[in-house]
Amino acid sequence: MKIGITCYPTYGGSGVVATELGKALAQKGHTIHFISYALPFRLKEFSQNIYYHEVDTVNYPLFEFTPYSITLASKMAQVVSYEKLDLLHVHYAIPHATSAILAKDILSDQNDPMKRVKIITTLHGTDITLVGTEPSLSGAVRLGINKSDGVTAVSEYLKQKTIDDFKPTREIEVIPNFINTSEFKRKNYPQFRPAIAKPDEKVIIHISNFRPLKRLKDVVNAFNIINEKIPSRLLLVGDGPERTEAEHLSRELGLAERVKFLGKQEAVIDLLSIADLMLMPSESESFGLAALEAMSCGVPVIAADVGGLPEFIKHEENGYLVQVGDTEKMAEYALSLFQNQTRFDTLRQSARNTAVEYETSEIVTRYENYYDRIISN
Ligand code: GMT
Repeated sequence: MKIGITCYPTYGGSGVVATELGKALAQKGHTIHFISYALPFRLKEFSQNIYYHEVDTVNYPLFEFTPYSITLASKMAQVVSYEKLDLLHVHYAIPHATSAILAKDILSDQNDPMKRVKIITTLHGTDITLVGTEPSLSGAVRLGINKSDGVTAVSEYLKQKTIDDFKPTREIEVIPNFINTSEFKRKNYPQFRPAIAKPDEKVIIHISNFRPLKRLKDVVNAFNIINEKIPSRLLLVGDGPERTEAEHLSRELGLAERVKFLGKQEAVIDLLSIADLMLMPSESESFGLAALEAMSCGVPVIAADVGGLPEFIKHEENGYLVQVGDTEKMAEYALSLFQNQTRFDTLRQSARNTAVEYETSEIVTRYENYYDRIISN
């Protein structure tokens, strides 16, 4: 198949899923054309089946804002026409689904034989749960869903939320996030961990883009309770609007030495390999790819019981779930785990076993089967 993929190229789960999907499809012999405003950050190595098309930026004195949705649509139409794409798979509805529909209209208007190209939209999260429902965007999001030839959501939760909030006319297929468990596995780092923590200290990690919905201060507050009983270290990986307040809170609590703000990092597997536990207190999470990555590296997760998280984090089986904001319970579970090595080891293994159920090869085959279905319709 010849597939166009559009995603946000910067840090973020939807871009990671889109890029890893493209790479896996290319390895299976499909030809992949990424269409975006920058090279997706996980696309580092050359692959003979992968092409990248950068969307043009148009500068004109009248434009205060570059009309990206339109330049993206034009680029999509050109790539579909020249490269004879079978389908355009867009990740994150805003504005990618709208642009794909416009691209198809452009091809129809030009009576291009490629006007038959199929559009698949994958809904990832806040395109439905947060920004997507704003009145200034919701109509366009619904149109994007209804006019796509196929729509997937990354969890049962997100599918139901889309049905409840948008009442779409189009069926939604659930295809979850996935993980390459051969890559995301615990590495042995005897020389690295001592630089972060003493032998008897625990290492707790949080990875996100530090947006308000990630509830970064909950991480610091829960850590504070844990650290009072068992001296520990907290690694905060990522960056975003909540960083300054969380830095302030850590200093106020006297934790400046124990909380390390590492900023955006690419060596996620290395960092997960020295971690004992991940905290994910998000108030909304359609799937929670960072949790799956942690579990694949044998790091159990204590998460908020929201969104798609309970679909793969099973309370007391492979991790823990708490009510949003319940930092005391988070700390209580962490401490009980750290005080019982046998239980800790069992949980680590269960977390890893769950990740294996979301192996890339399995889920990519589900995408391929879905593509076949949509193309032959
Ligand atoms: O929806 C977002 O906030 C952005 C998106 C991203 O690009 O980072 O994240 C979502 O997509 C991921 C991949 O499917 C999911 O694992 C994340 O749970 C989801 N984020 C939220 O729902 C907050």
